Amino acid sequence: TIPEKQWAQVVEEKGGPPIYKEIPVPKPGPDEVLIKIKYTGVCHTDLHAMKGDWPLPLKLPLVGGHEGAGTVVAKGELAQGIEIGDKAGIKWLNGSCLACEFCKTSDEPLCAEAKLSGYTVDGTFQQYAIGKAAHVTRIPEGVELDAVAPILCAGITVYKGLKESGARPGQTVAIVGAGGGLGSLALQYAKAMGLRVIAIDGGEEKKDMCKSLGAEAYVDFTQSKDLVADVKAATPEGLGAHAVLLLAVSEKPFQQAVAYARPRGAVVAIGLPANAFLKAPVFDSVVKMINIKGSYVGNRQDGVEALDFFARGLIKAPFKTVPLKELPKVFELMEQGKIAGRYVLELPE
Ligand code: 8ID
Ligand code: ZN
Ligand code: ZN
Repeated sequence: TIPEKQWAQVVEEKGGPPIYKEIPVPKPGPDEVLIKIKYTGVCHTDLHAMKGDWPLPLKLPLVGGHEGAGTVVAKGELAQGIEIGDKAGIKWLNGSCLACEFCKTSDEPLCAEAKLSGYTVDGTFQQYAIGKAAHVTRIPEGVELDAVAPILCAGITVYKGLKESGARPGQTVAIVGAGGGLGSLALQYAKAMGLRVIAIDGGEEKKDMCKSLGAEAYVDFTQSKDLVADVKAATPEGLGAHAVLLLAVSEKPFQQAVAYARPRGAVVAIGLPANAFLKAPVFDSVVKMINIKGSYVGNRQDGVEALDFFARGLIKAPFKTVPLKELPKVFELMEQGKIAGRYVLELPE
């Protein structure tokens, strides 16, 4: 039976903090499902949301979270292809119109009517969360719900970003912010896709993690005297990286990446630091024929594929599990850049 009340982390005003309290359990609309969340990842996006970092209006009060994995416990009469008892995940794209040009051409993250979990609609930092049936990600039986949770945003996003980069097997990708949540998964997807990886982040803990996840080289941005030279030196023949995945939550690398990208290389912006600009020298960008682009989560099929890599055992990134109650502590560590990998919250039974 579904209770009337549940535990949640609620951001009541811009800047937070999240308040751990009881709120009503929502009821699914006709095209929605209600998922009993067992585990949810904490993405840096949740922290940006609480801080009001972005020029995109936010729901308040807000239940954040968009990497939630659990079991379908109720569904509306129009919810198709998913049954009560199925395992499923709620990702950043909670729903979209399914009728606009972008939705029709499998670019639904670009839909003007997109509903965003833990941002414009309540997300997964609660025991029972709602998703549009067409958009929730099916999770095969037997997949561990704690480890799979971060795939629902971080995994899908970096998998899509790597595809968007155009990098081919055997080529080298520089992952900026490789020690973070997206970065640790990017390392694993890159490896599974046959790419060679140079990891860029700060500190020894992240260095050890990146090396154990398969990075061929690690450049410490807090220690390097000449980051551009160090990254280039780590690439085959010193020519630079075929692709750069920008996952950091600071502006500087967004202005540096062109300098260590290989001629014909791609620079893919994914991280979303507040008030930041992508700035590149016109001369170098032109004469090196650099492809600079953004990449934003992924469509439903990207979700299926990213999950499939995981289900086949190709993706193993470290995570730490703590109770939902400890979200404020996780945010604190995240703000300080002290998290190697991901934190996953366990919802109360
Ligand atoms: O669809 C999208 N584009 C999308 C999807 C999901 C998340 C974008 N994001 C965004 C988030 O909103 C956030 O801005 O990606 C960014 C990274 O999210 P995350 O991986 O969840 O954050 P994290 O775990 O805090 O990792 C960030 C890492 O960047 C490193 C930090 O040390 C940390 O490990 N970093 C920083 I801050 N400055 C760096 C620098 N100059 C750096 N690494 C290298 N060089
Ligand atoms: Zn996210
Ligand atoms: Zn649409």
